[in-house]
Amino acid sequence: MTDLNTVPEVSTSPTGPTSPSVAPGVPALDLDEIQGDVLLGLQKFFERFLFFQINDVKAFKAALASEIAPRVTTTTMVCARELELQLRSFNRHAHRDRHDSPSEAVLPNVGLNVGFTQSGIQKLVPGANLNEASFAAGAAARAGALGDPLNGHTPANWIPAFLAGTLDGVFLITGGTEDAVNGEAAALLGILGSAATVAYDETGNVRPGTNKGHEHFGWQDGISQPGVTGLTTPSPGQRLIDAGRFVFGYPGQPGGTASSTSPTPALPPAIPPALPWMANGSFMVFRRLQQLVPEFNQFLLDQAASLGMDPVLLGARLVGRWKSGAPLALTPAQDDTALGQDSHENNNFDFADDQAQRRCPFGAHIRKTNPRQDLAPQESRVDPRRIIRAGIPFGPEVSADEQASGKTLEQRGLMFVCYQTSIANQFEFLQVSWANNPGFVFGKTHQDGTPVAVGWDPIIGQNGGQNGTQNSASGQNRVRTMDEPVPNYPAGNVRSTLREPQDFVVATGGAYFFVPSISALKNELST
Ligand code: N7H
Repeated sequence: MTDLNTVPEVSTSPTGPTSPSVAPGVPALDLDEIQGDVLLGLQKFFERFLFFQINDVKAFKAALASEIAPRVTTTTMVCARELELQLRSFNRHAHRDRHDSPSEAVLPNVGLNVGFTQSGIQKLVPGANLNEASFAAGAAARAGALGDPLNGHTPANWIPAFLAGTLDGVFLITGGTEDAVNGEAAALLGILGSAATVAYDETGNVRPGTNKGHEHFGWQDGISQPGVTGLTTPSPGQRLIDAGRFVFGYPGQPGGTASSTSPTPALPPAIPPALPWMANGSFMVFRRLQQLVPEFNQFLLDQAASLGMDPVLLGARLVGRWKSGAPLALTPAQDDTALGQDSHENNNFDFADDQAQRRCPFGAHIRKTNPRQDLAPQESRVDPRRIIRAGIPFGPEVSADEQASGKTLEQRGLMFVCYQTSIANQFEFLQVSWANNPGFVFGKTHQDGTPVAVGWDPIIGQNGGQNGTQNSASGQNRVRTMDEPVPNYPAGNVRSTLREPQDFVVATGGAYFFVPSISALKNELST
């Protein structure tokens, strides 16, 4: 992410910071209208997710139009803050006067965005049809299709608030300190009074110290994001995706056609806004993903021992990157921390030269969720599936007790957030048809011509409980496999299979939102 998980780490080029440029012939994005988290990510060390229920529609609308919409952080404001951060960093470096305390780096700015679920939209605009079946059904109804363990028809591990049907919307409140975030939350709740009540409330935080920017398993996050046409000056290897795949009202990448060698369905063109006021809005997926960190670490040790390999290399093979962020595609045998931090090089690969998975397994998390040239033509078969990720970790660091016992005692994980114009064709497709699909990446063969059984995405893939013995809390079997955890270097004749006995990422809640434009907040949603 421009470090969407953290404050953007700013490059200090000799020419100083640059602002987004708009290519000729591309419709200019209305950055004053698009909420700030969607394309660039609100700057954040803390992010409070304040889920609310609307009790008094009239009073809520009045507050939304007059006091809340004007507080919402726009993309223009995010750009300005980013530029300010860059200037400060540039000056700091120029003056050799470094102050790296988080609050100073992130500035006292607070960010605010707001989104509404299907029930919230129905309260504000009765009968509105946003033409997105997954959004209309809601995340709880879609959990089974995503592979979450179920009790009957209900997601088994979800926090009750996400199942109660009371979530009408969410405020995303971000900032450099928890106090700043809580101050904004208190102000908002004061403005709303009895018009809304809090249905669920949790704060995510960037991990402390040297773990800043790393998710709880320990990997640097926020490295690969799609560039947005008209906004991003792409780094090498960063694809430019048309804005219409993330924000309504703009052109989108052309759809592709199904090919005879691949069951990938033909992609629809970018979806136009079903209602005029959807322009400059986006769909946001929220998933509260618990991570079982001590258990995952123990699993890496055990599996590495039984496969006869280094556990650090095994972890890297599961993700497709070393913990530093360095991609296996560029450095398959050892970590390279300088490469991991180099935003001009750490996405400069496309898997085209790695068709025997010597560098990176086909099943690795970043290859499953963005197969790049594995699925040519990338423009029509991969680009339209891209999402913009904007999550943040939650929960405390692993304690000494947890480390010693190898058991999770306190919840931690990722508040996963992503933006797109089609939940079904983008987030859900990535999760279901790629991560959860053991046949994907399709059509790969071993040197002897036999097909590769790629297996599940070992980080987020879910097997839907179909696989044999009982392993999860719900009694479902969650065993997953992945081909070639052991590198088949250099001869290409090593065969190995990873066996994961359980899920180490467990969905504990979720919700689908529409994140409207500023004018829609001020007009159609509040009149
Ligand atoms: Fe993933 N992880 O720590 O292993 N992810 N992810 N993710 N993810 C990425 O490139 C992780 C999740 C994507 O373009 C990195 O920014 C964890 C979901 C996509 O090369 C790491 C969780 C979905 C990419 C992780 C989690 C995705 C990506 C590399 C859950 C969508 C970009 C850092 C707890 C369904 C791929 C980076 C590309 C990257 C991890 C969830 C998708 C380290 C722990 C639910 C598209």
